[in-house]
Amino acid sequence: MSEDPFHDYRSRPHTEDGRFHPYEVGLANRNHGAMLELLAHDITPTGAHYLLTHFDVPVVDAGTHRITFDGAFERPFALDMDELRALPAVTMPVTMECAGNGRAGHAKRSFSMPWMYEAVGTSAWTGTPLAPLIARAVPKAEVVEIAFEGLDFGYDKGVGHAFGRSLTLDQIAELDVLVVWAMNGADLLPQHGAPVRLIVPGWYGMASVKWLARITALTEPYQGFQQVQTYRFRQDADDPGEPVQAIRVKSLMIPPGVPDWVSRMRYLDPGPVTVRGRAWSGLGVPVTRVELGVDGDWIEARLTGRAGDYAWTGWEADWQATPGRHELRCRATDAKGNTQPLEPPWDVAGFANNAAQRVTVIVGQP
Ligand SMILES: Nc1nc2c(c(=O)[nH]1)N[C@H]1C(S)=C(S)[C@@H](COP(=O)(O)O)O[C@H]1N2
Ligand SMILES: [Mo]
Repeated sequence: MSEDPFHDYRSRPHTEDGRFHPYEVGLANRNHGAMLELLAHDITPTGAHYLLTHFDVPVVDAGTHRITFDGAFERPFALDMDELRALPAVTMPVTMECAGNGRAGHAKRSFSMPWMYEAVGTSAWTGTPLAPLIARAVPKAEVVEIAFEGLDFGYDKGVGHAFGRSLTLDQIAELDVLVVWAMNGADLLPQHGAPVRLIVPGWYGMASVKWLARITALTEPYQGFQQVQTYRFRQDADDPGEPVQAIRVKSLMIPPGVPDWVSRMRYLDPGPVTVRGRAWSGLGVPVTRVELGVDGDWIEARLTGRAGDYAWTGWEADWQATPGRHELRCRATDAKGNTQPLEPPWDVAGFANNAAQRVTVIVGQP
């Protein structure tokens, strides 16, 4: 027995590119991704939306659940679910992507949830705007940030904490943050944060705190684990890093053809093929261009529109498939002129990898 029973859990296991630790397989089984073929839908079917839950899903009684507004507010208050649902409601289609999406495509990969491409989805979220609730609680003059904490508690690197994140008052004013109780017209499912969660449109998913229970006004920056110890772009372990926030421009295609069960290698017949997919960027910035790459040549795609300012855009591109093995890629450009890189941008934890997707297909029969 080691003297410190937590010793093994204070750091991350060793990782090797292309190989997965049993702990990662465990995480991958709990935190499933979307099926890329369902990118056909504007709104991701609820059961196919990706999941990322750090600890256990808390079992919450919606009948007694309350959100408390506490800390440095002049008028702290609490809201139960009936009071929340009676507030002015909006429904907003929002594309949410996990900051770790694409991590497994990095070399050298870091240990964590081994996403390839699939940690993204679009839902129509129903809730009430956050800003008026903060205004109603009246932050004291010295308030710098508002913290949002969920009911799920656990450990990471030996640090016990409830999952929590913060936003500055300026961010709350600029972003269209919602306090949400419904997803695609139905009550939130337990795994998506029932009975109530935050949705921060245009930011990576970690900001959208599930099982929201506590909204606290702070006079010093929030020091929660999920705010300061992780979700930072670090160049090395000692780098304090920059916070991960807005989603980077990205696109995905529905892999054309049909798959092999084990390898997922794709097969299709020669001839004309329309390749379809979705593209999105952060903060509501529209996508202006998508290109389909075929063995290094780029074909211009048509954009087919989006369901809302924070929702992904459909695209389609025509390709004449010729016999043989081909590498397909897709890359998007947004209205700010950002284009997806062909190789992953580097950081220690493999966050926000928006490198152009690669799909290998074989035109012809095996
Ligand atoms: N309370 C709580 N909120 C959370 C998380 C969590 O583990 N606990 N995971 C975050 C992360 S990293 C992501 S990507 C999104 C995923 O939301 P989903 O599981 O509904 O897709 O929730 C965020 N909110
Ligand atoms: Mo995430």
